[in-house]
Amino acid sequence: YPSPRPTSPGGLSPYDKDAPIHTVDEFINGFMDELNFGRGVSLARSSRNDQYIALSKAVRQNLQARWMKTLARQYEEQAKSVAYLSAEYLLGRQLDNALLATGMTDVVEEGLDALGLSLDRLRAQETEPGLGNGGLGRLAACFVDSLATMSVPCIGYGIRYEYGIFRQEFEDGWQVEHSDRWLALGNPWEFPHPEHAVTVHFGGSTETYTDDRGRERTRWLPAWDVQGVPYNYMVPGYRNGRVNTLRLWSARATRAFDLRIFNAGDYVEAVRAQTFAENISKVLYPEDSTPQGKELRLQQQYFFVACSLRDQLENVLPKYFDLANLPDRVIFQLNDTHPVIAIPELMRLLVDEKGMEWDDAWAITQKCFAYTCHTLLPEALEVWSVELLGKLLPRHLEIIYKINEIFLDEVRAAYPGDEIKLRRMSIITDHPERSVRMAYLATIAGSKVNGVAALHSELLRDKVLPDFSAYWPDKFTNVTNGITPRRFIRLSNPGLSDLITQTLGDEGWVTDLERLRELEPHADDPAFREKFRQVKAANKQTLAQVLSTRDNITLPTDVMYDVMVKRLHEYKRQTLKLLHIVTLYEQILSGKVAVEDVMPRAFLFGAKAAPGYRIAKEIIALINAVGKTVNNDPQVQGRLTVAFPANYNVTLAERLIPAADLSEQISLAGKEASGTGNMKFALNGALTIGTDDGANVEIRQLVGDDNFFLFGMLEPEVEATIAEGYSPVSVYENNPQLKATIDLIASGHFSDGDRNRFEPVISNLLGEDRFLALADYAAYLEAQQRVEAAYADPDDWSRKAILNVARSGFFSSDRSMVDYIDRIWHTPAITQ
Ligand code: GPW
Repeated sequence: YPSPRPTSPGGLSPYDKDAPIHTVDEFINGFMDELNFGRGVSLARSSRNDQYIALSKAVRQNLQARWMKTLARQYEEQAKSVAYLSAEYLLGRQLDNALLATGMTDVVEEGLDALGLSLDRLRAQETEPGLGNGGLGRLAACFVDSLATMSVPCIGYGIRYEYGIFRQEFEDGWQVEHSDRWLALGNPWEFPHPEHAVTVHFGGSTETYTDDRGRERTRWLPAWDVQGVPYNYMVPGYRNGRVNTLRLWSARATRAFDLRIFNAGDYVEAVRAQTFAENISKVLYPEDSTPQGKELRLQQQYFFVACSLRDQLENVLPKYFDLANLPDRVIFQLNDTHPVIAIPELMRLLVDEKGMEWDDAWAITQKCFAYTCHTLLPEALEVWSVELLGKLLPRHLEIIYKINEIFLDEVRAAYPGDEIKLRRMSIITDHPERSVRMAYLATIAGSKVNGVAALHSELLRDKVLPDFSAYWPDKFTNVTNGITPRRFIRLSNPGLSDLITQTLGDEGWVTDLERLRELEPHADDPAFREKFRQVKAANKQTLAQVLSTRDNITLPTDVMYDVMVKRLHEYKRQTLKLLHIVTLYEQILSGKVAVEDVMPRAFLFGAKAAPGYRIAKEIIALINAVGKTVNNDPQVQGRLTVAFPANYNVTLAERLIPAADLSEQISLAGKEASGTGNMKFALNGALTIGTDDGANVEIRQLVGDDNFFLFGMLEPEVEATIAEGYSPVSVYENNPQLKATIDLIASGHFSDGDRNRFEPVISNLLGEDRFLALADYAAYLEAQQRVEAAYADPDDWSRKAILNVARSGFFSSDRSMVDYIDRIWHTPAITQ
């Protein structure tokens, strides 16, 4: 098979013949039709929402023709396709991306202008689909973007949550969650297909029977069911005429519910029962990397994979397709363990429903799945209690037991007498309660298992799944994560994009990001550095403007922007960043440092905490309290500014990242699987201060040690420190500055004299400090001094920043896709 490379723009004209809108006049006509006949309003009486929806529907017309053509080509070629199974897609706004992909921006801007409307204002009307928590969901969105751009057949499957990730607000600095009603004003980007609804069953029991060939078989007698309605979304390739599909499932009550209503005495009560079915796709669970083991979540997982498998077998494949050839036609990529219940589901479909023999079905299943692990945290590895799984999916539990039994027989034969190994490798564990280890099931069934950065894949092999990697060394591989350059530089950083295009001579870098290497010689050119600085300065102005209107935050624009944006998690160590800020402040208060000698900086945070994660919410409150005090203390003379805009999301990331000078990637070594924010910052010309963790390792190798501020323990040192019996209190007692810093917080200085207010954070740090923030504190401060020294030389800083951009091409998700294709999927690109 030919390994696809991204198709460069110009492969097809952005205004090819399939698109109905080419000119300003055609756009105006299309827009007015959508407004008058789609919305039923005149321009004069239309609301901004009417205008946004009409605009989106006019733009999407240009994609729809290409969408149908892509599907037709795919069908003609009967090509193998990727079915990406992910419980989350953190897509970000759709309108901008559609305009970019179609190349319609100028025509639309001109047309709207002629009508007295502003594209910027209409853009702002869109609520982003927040159907994910953080990195994992955003990665899925980047991957489907890259596959479309590379003309690789892919369908993304997921859940159309009615409420996505919660909207965060602060009340007295404390996080409060509001529901995200992203669908409230209508969604012009989805295509519902209720006529293609599929039924999914739950509960009940199983029974054995003898089939007409005299074979002993098992069947599932489920107790209840729901329907999954597919909602299709277009995934446009970048100016290549391709549009792939994202198919999100929404739950709806079945006829069975209707009948119950009909037969029930209490009609109103029976109608109410319908909402039970609809609850399944109601809300995204807001826990990132800490699954809760709730029944509704297991229902969600089974719901979307059962719909997706059914869709593949019955709608995507031709009639009378020989399922023995399934692995030639589709590879199901499991985005972490959330969709792993698809494995016993495929076995059930093949064995129970299609009458296949177990061994044949297992051979097919093993070739059809591959598993990506995204974590090293033991608490993030999903397990389901046998009791819950057996109640909800009794047949699947039996199948899992049988997979385990056959596998353990193999292990027994390979390691005779090693009962301990047997217990270690069993899918079923008895502690703390009898449960199913989903990562083990995925590893045993999958053709490949991959980690998401070089270090992560190594630790996954050696620390998390050592027995399995010893048994199947070839099953384990790495694919380092990536980010789409379309959204995360071309769209979000137009200033830098224009500078790159001017310098390189064409726009080809947008689909061939390694071409950024051509910028390297310009890093030494003073004129280029000056232009680069102007772009950064303009991005700061834009951000300051956005935060002023969005959050009523006042930001200086002539200072270093030091940015830490990611989910709030102890292992990511927002507290270490906070200790740095409080240290700088304490040094001013105590007179250790004259305020004139403090380097002016703005510290920007963005972070949501899982609503039930107490200590994470306390940390948010503390950041806000420190910000309030520092920002308002006249002794600081405005040199330190802390800004924490609420509700960090993709839309805000697109503004924050291009304005950053310094990227904070300070997780404890060995805890962050990869990180992808780190890549976005480097690509946008921020320097990283970071630990030797996740993809930071590869970023540093590529950009060079001189252009990266490394600090902190390495993973083996972390292990050794913990093994020796780590005592955070003694670190505190032996470092006077750390002591002064923590004591300032404990004194009530940031809490109107209330010494108890932040006691939970303090005692967590001094008593436990699970992620060794105090142990890395001194090294972090030292690295921050190196940052200040480097920033004092603007020309040299610019040089480093430009080299970060020039050497970040590797982190394109297009490259990640090439690696998945070569190492795991073996799917060719569509030609023509
Ligand atoms: F725990 N990640 C995430 F592995 O965003 F499932 N949510 C999650 O629930 C998990 C992982 C899970 C992140 C990783 O923390 C991050 O390091 C990685 O870059 C990202 O997934 C994409 O691979």
